[in-house]
Amino acid sequence: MPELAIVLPTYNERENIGPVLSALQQALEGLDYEVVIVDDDSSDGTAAAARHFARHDSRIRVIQRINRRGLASACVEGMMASSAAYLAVMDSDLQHDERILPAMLAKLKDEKLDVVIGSRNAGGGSMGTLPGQRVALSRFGKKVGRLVTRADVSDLMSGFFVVDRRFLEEVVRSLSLTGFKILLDMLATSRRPVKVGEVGYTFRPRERGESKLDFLTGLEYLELILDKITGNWIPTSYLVFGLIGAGGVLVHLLILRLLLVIAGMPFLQGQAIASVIAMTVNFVLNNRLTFRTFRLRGADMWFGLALFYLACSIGLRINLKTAEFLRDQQISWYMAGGAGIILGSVWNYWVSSILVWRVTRRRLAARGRQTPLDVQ
Ligand SMILES: Nc1nc2c(ncn2[C@@H]2O[C@H](COP(=O)(O)OP(=O)(O)OP(=O)(O)O)[C@@H](O)[C@H]2O)c(=O)[nH]1
Ligand SMILES: [Mg+2]
Repeated sequence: MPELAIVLPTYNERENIGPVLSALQQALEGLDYEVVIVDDDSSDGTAAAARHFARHDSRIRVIQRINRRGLASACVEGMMASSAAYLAVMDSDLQHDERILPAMLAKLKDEKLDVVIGSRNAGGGSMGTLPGQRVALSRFGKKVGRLVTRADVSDLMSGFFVVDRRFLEEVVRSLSLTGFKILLDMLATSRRPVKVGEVGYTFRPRERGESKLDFLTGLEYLELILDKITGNWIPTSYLVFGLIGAGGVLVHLLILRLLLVIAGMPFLQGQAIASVIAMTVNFVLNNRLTFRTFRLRGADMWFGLALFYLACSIGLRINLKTAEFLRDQQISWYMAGGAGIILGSVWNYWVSSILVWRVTRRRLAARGRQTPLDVQ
């Protein structure tokens, strides 16, 4: 059995797969290793290209996940698919310097560590030619990441590391698996201080293929942090839903003011129009963000929107009735008002996640169309 497994997550990296495999072969000369490529059914044929190499080299294996997306879950499934004692995760776009892998492995074994991180900020390491904004973003992410882990690490945002399988098994069941930051997820999940080492390297520019970093990656990062802070107790999608709802209240008030003051509309009419606009904005944002894995399109979107209006109207009644009842019990106005909002929003979230986005998904599936599945 190989001592080390290198997990390479891929999504549309066809042009990189050959170069990264030969770079690994060179760097790992003399080591007993295997490579597990985890591809999320890339449209550019990455998995087929990877299998081409696997046919000629029994140390290479390919896992092709269908209807799945997500870097963190891909990495974990790749690691769990191997029996090696030490597991490395490395990007497949050649930005991570594979030549430091032997030093990372040696350090992990010699110093009996849990994790060794390939670090852009430790001795000899650098961000390379990464643009200024990306460096700033990485620093900001690190500050936020500090909220959830005390591990003394210079490159918390790194996606390049070697881990002892025993440590992985300790934390694997409690991982959030949201987004890109599997290392941070592992460090923040551990209940004991993690023994961490670092080896410096220079981050290379991406030469082929496209970056998958986008606005959603940032949102997923915040979801990961929220999930760790709340200890998995409150669903993060509820928190995102709540934030969007709070934004909806602002939109509502703004439009109401415009309609009343500028257009001189009667109050009830203005209130009704502002409510419909705010609900629609909420629906669109929830469709794109909170429930993005179940995103509705075309006719299903209109059907979902109608259901959403209905759910929110009932949610509003629940909110008002609760607040009125508590107020009658002589409970202070802010407790009564707050409880009304919480109950109303829990209702809205519950109906939205079960009926508006999921049932419609089942209807789609029944029609045999391809639908995205949740990553976890
Ligand atoms: N299996 C799988 N791999 C992914 C997914 N998203 C990204 N990857 C892979 O994860 C690695 C990191 O993604 P990148 O887009 O390079 O992210 P990055 O290195 O932080 O950003 P750049 O500096 O812009 O390249 C690459 O090897 C991607 O192919 C995914 O959803 N599933
Ligand atoms: Mg990259």
